[in-house]
Amino acid sequence: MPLTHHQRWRLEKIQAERIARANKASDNLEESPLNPDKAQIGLVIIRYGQRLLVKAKSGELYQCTARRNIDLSVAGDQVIFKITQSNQGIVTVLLERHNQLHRAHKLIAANIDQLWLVVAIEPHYQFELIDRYLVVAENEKLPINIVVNKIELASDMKKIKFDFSMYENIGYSVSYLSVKKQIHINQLKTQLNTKAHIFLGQSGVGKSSLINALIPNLNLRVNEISAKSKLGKHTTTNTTLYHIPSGGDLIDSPGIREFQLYELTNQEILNGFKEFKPLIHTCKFRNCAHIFEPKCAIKSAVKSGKIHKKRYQSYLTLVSSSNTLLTYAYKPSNL
Ligand SMILES: Nc1nc2c(ncn2[C@@H]2O[C@H](COP(=O)(O)OP(=O)(O)OP(=O)(O)O)[C@@H](O)[C@H]2O)c(=O)[nH]1
Ligand SMILES: [Mg+2]
Ligand SMILES: [Zn+2]
Repeated sequence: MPLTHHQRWRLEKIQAERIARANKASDNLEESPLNPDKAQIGLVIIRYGQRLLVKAKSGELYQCTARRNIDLSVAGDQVIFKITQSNQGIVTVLLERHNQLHRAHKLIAANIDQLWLVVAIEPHYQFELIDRYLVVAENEKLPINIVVNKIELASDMKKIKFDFSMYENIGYSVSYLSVKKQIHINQLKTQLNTKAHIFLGQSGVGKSSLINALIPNLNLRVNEISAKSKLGKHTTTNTTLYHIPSGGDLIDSPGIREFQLYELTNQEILNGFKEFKPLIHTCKFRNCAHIFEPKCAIKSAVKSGKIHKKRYQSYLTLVSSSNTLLTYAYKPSNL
């Protein structure tokens, strides 16, 4: 969520005070031959286990460790660090985040302005997985756009556009592109000119390929998807931030594995279906779960076509996978 002017001012003031304190503290601690008492702000580019790669304002990169009393930092974090020796440093302060993104309760990135869910024709997109990501984004209050890659492989583009119109109708933006055939890449590039972005999505959909197309000479490792299963091979292993020469920052993240899916509570799931929200207060029962209850506004909206059947089906699947008692609850006759 964008910060208000006042919030940003407060954050900057707190950061300035922290830098001043860190500078003072560093007078007697870990004296560096290169930079004896200067703490500086850096941006975490990647985390490898306990080590961090931090980019200074000058653009130089430093391999850092963090003081033990400091919370775990991840790509996108702003930190205060001191240089201890050539290209090495120590992180002394983790600056306040304006947001954070979790996966399976694990923090993966911080200070993100825009999420991009990348899906593809191969491995073929699945509505339930798309809805899961949308639910996570809604709960973290982060804007999310959908990118459909590898469109040159589509035999029926009309059908694909029809499938995704369900998302456009509820306010998500959808872009169709092909890295291979360079279709609509520049259009996407202009949307990444400012702010911090992250690419999310299944392994093999082309997140790293897309970043290679957006940032010349980067040459990130990409991998063929399996010819047999049509699934990706989990090529990217660390969440990493890259600066786009024309502007913003872009984070590549590893494709998810099934067991890494975020475990959601029923309340989070409901909260994640944004088109349900205006209706839920009109159900007969205040604690309506929108499954078995009579006079349910959500079920009526599904019946009348105001809410898409596939979205409601995803809602039921997600709720039932978070609550085994409901596993067999859904039958179209419940509607
Ligand atoms: N046909 C086709 N293949 C593409 C396109 N974009 C990427 N690929 C291929 O898709 C495969 C997977 O791409 P990656 O970029 O490694 O996918 P990823 O999403 O980063 O996967 P992980 O790192 O495992 O999460 C590679 O063989 C790419 O060459 C495209 O537009 N069309
Ligand atoms: Mg990758
Ligand atoms: Zn209801």
